Amino acid sequence: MVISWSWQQYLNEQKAEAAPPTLFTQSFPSRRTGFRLGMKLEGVDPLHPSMFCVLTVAEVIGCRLRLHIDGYSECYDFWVNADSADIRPYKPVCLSVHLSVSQGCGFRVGMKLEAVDRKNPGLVCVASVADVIDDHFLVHFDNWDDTYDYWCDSSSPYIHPVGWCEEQGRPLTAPQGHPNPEGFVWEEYLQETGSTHSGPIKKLPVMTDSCLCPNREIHTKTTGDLPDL
Ligand code: MLZ
Repeated sequence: MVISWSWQQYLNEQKAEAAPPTLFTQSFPSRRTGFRLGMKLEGVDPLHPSMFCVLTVAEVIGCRLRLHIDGYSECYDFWVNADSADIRPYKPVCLSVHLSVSQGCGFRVGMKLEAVDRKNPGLVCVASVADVIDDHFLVHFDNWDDTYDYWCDSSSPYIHPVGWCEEQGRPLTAPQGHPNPEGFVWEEYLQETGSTHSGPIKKLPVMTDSCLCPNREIHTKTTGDLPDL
């Protein structure tokens, strides 16, 4: 006889109570959205968050969308909320090569910040704004390769202003190869790199034009494997 797993039995065993439905304020899955199957859009690839991809709506349940990355296997499909900041409508301006100043968020290329390394979420690291498109910007970790980069907007919970770690009494991970990682001091680093946390930097040791541009190309590969990052 197969005994199936049951919530009630599990709660009894654990002597625990279930969080009551009234505590959950989101209206999933009943909130409706205008997204329909087959619609095309752009969005951040969750496995390669420095890349925007061409996406197709593959499934809609309430406010949740399953998005398919065009040209790739369904195994890379991913779910997002319809109001996710990681998706955006197709806009020709996305492919423009201007290093534009953000229209909405005020972040500019070269500004320094403290950011969570989303591949190692326990780490908050020294980072720079590497690119800006509208109200989104690309977070790059100083002296690390761009596989850690990701796009976000100013409401992201992963980003903090310079000095946040010190204020919170949390460790800040210095740039790779820093001569004194334990004794990293923002003021010294900003001086060394000729940058400020509130304005564009004059010199960045790791960022060049050639590494600013690739990440803003929309990823339109139509066959084969995911890029080798
Ligand atoms: N254990 C990893 C940590 C890398 C952290 C990078 N942060 C941007 C390593 O040393 O490779």
